[in-house]
Amino acid sequence: FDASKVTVIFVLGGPGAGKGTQCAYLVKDFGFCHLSAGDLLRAEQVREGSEYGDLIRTCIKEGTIVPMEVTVKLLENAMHAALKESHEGEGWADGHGRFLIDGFPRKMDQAAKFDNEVCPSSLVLFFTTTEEVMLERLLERGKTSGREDDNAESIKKRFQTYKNETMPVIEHYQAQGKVAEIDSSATIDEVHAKANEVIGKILA
Ligand code: UP5
Ligand code: MG
Repeated sequence: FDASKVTVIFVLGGPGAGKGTQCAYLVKDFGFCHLSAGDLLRAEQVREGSEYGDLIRTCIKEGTIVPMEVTVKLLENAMHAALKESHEGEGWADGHGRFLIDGFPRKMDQAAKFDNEVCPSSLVLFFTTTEEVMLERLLERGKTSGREDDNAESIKKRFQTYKNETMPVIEHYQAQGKVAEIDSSATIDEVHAKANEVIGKILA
């Protein structure tokens, strides 16, 4: 991608921190294309003819990270599709692509690959709250989500992977001064107001 024609913002935070919820608001407010790596993987898992279905299912249930080649390819394809659609009339009036990449990169190798080979990111929006809050939200959502990883056992594993693999990614970007941290313990509206302020400044 031509880095001058796209803006990429990574959205990170623990499982259930509120990444997807907040991205949905930012799409409405700023016209982002929201790409959730987890959603793309879940779609690929059930796509007829996919060679990765079993691999993705196992990783998601175990809370481990799918090999980065798979995820980076899915993201790249989705970005190309969004830009193509935009050229055909829908989407960004100024032709500049704005992407929220949610739940990615969650491991150092993915971060390096994406920044070097796809497009450098401008900012990391980092939602934080306690494990207690995240657990409660995920168990509540699990009653209706149908997600195979919204159960106590998988959630525990997701927290572990988050600590071991994803926190180093956040620290890496913090050292570059790219991280905007937002406490997501508050109500959805309060968190939204804070996220809006941060993004408004970045895009100004
Ligand atoms: N909720 C949200 N905000 C709230 C608030 N402020 N107050 C009260 N309730 C709030 O929110 C979770 C729940 O909380 C919802 O019910 C919501 O209403 C409520 P949501 O916005 O969905 O949180 P989110 O942070 O998006 O949680 P999610 O479960 O999606 O996070 P994960 O990071 O665990 O899931 P993801 O889909 O990104 O990844 C799943 C798996 O895919 C990974 O574990 C991994 O196995 C795999 N994966 C990879 O291998 N590679 C990747 O690059 C990405 C994923
Ligand atoms: Mg999500």
